[in-house]
Amino acid sequence: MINFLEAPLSDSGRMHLLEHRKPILILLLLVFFGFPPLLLADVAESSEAKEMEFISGGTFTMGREGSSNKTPHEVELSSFFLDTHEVTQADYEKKRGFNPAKFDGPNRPVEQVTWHEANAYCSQLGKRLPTEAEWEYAARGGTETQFYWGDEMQPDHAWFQENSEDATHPVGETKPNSFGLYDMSGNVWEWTGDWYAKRYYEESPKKNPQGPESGEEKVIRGGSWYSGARHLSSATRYWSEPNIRNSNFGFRCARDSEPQQ
Ligand SMILES: [Ca+2]
Repeated sequence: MINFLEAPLSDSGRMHLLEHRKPILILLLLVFFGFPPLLLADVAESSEAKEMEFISGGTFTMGREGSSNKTPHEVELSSFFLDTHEVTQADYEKKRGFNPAKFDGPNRPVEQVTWHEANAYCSQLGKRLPTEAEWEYAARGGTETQFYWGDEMQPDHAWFQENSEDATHPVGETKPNSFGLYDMSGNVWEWTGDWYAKRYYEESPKKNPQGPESGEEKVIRGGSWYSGARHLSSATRYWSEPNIRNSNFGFRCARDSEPQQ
């Protein structure tokens, strides 16, 4: 109700005179005019702003035994926010004015966006792409297992090769992880901010690693509708040149936590 009490009624001294009659005024507004468009706009904006989860910082083991490019190592992260969902086509079109996706649907993740376009979208919202370490920490949600739901594939948690019917699906239809994040595994691979280097884990700083300073490919994470189960593991790393468009590739945005605390 706080939103209903603010901006839409802000004009002039009339507001001042009615300061102590807000509840009655609101009731009258609702009865006679329904929800004025301004109120709806506020609610929509507020809803959009809330579509992030607060990820409390901490220490975790990044990587997993078994592959030379993901040597397990300890990483310490500051708190941050991460989009609850992959960026949808409706989200993207609203801000960028067009929809590049192959699998048309407003609530499906946007795909066929280059890293540069994903980065620009996040910047436009005052956000940024997550680092690779932030992505893995958020995906794991405190788990150390192969997937964030356990060590065996469970199709109710992710869209992948065996259940996707060769297409993306609307975001949020599978089960979230313990941080409340949806589709971290599957649906679309997600661009991260980091350059890819095969041996980076062996030399990366412990605290808030940002990836190599330069490179030729950007890290993507989580696997997609087209991926086999092994690519959906929380530790699996993949990479692509930043100017590539692919119907497997989407993204979500992150934001530093400081301004909100
Ligand atoms: Ca995903």
